[in-house]
Amino acid sequence: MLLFRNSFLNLSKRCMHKTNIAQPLRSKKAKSQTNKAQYFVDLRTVRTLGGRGGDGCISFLHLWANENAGPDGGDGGNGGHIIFEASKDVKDLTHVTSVLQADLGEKGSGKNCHGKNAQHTIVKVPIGTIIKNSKNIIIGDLEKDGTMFVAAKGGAGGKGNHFFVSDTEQAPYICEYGAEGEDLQYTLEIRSMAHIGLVGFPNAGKSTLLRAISRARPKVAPYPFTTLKPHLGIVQYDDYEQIAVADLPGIIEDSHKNKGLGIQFLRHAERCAAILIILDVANDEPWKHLKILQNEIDKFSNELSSRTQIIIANKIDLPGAMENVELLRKHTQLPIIPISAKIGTNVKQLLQDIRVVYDKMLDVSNKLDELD
Ligand SMILES: Nc1nc2c(ncn2[C@@H]2O[C@H](COP(=O)(O)OP(=O)(O)OP(=O)(O)O)[C@@H](O)[C@H]2O)c(=O)[nH]1
Ligand SMILES: [Mg+2]
Repeated sequence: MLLFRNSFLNLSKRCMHKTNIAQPLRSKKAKSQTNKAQYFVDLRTVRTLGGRGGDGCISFLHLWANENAGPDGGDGGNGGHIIFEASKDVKDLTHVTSVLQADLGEKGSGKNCHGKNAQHTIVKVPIGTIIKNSKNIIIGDLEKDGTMFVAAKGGAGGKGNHFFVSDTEQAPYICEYGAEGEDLQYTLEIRSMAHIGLVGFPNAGKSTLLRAISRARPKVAPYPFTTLKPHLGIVQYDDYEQIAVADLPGIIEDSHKNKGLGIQFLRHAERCAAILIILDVANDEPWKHLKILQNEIDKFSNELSSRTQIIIANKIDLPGAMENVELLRKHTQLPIIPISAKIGTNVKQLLQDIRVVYDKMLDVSNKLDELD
């Protein structure tokens, strides 16, 4: 019995020993508390610095049987440019830092070795980015994939002393410094990051709808002006087509007079294929909201009001909403899709309709490209 007890103690000691060694596999670092909802950066002021050119070199070659083999200082390489390139790979300007410095050219060296030219720094920006100079004048519009804009030119490399050899001066003791690159300030602004824009009064359910159709996670809350900055969501279709939908901050009456958050966000909808006007049909007389919204869109730009518009009658799960939809039909000729973004009613139908509009837009832009 004693023997048994001893062996049991030994075993439990060994077990304790083991438990001391074993480490939990969990990370000890605290979990991030940051808000995961991301909005996209649509406006950025950047300072662009072209690369400085490499200095030229002063050098005189000495050889074994020729003490004065001549000046052989090479030229410096050119500094790199900063170039903005429109690309469909990026959707916003988050990756663009506020100061962009291009690479410097290499210095020249002896034996007529020229310094290497620096590589240009190419910064990708979304298609539809507008470039304004420091006086706020639009000087670039990157509308098509692959279009480039040279923002800051690099400095030229300096000449080495070999360059300055002449009939009268066989051993020049001079060379040039590399030129400084340009130092310019620009404002980048995205005008058309989305194919579809969601426009509506605050609290109409725009963010809820974007959450329902994409992986974007804008904040949803039962008070107005929850969304303060635009959010972008991508709707994925079975044939791998992707449609970008933008949830824009709410618009109220007199937004064009800078009431509420102002109307400036509508610039994102300016080049959208279609605008979805979200109405909360649980409210009485939703056509009043529709009139106000159409008026605001009109005031913003005539071109925008001529875009395809579809009315989304949201919150049909609430009592009295369907009756309001029927009344709404009498007030407008525009197509109306009744949905409930919260529950998901009719959202599939909505996605199909969006696709039809998008395909039409692609057809038109392909035809325009062919004409070009
Ligand atoms: N019952 C019901 N409630 C909804 C529906 N869609 C949105 N809501 C609610 O309406 C409220 C506002 O929704 P949001 O998506 O934040 O509205 P928003 O249009 O983005 O509002 P702002 O960001 O302030 O412009 C939230 O409490 C949602 O839960 C719906 O289909 N049915
Ligand atoms: Mg919102």
